[in-house]
Amino acid sequence: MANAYLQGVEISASQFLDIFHHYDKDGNGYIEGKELQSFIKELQQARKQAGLELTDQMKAFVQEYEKNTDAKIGIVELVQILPTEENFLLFFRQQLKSCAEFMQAWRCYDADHSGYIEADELKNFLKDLLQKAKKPYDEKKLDEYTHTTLKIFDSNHDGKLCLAEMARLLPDEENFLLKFQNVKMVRREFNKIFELYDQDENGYMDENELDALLKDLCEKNKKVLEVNKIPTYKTAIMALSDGGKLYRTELALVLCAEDISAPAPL
Ligand SMILES: [Ca+2]
Ligand SMILES: [Ca+2]
Ligand SMILES: [Ca+2]
Ligand SMILES: [Ca+2]
Repeated sequence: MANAYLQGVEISASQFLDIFHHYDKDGNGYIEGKELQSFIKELQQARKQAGLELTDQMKAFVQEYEKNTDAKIGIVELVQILPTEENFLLFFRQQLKSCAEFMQAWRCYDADHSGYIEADELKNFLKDLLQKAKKPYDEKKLDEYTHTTLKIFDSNHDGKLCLAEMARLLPDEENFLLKFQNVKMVRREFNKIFELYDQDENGYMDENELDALLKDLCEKNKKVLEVNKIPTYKTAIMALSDGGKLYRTELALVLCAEDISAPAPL
């Protein structure tokens, strides 16, 4: 069914999602390797059957990836080539160009500071994006977009988005959060680190304290993190802070592998 949608002149948001899931067979959030090759083949077939030429974006895409077996493409890349009825996912990309902008938006839309974007918060986010892009919408469309966006990014199916899930919106080169996924620590270790680097013990990190922590982290994880990116990491992480005060729960979004708002195990 999903491959039949490829014949469409315009694809709706939920059809788009079906297509993505259909080709992302292993469900890792990317279409890569064999998945990508079968997508390309079926896209060409579908357009032919429908008597449609490949669009310029599709042609460029096919050319770039046809022989590229290492490539992996994410949702946002796919949105850019398929004629999606309303390219609502692109609004994210237009508004959130850097990791720092992304973190600022996160801070703003996680209104209850739960550390997650829940459905109602996501809806507000989308509403603002549509308004900024001057796109007409109604309540029904807004619900469809919210539902679809949630389904796309909620990898662990808990009905809400955590920072790492939502970070898939960012272009890979901007997305240092993916790298920090590899250095996340358990809660006990995270708490120790926080106390160690909060040198004046005032309960939050300032920029200098964070800087010292990042330097040591980069030193310890040279294979994953880049020392010369420390200023970028710092700006983006400080965008989560409350006017320069980075509290434990905010830093935990980036560095702690456990949910620190949940009650501690006995
Ligand atoms: Ca995949
Ligand atoms: Ca929230
Ligand atoms: Ca989730
Ligand atoms: Ca401090």
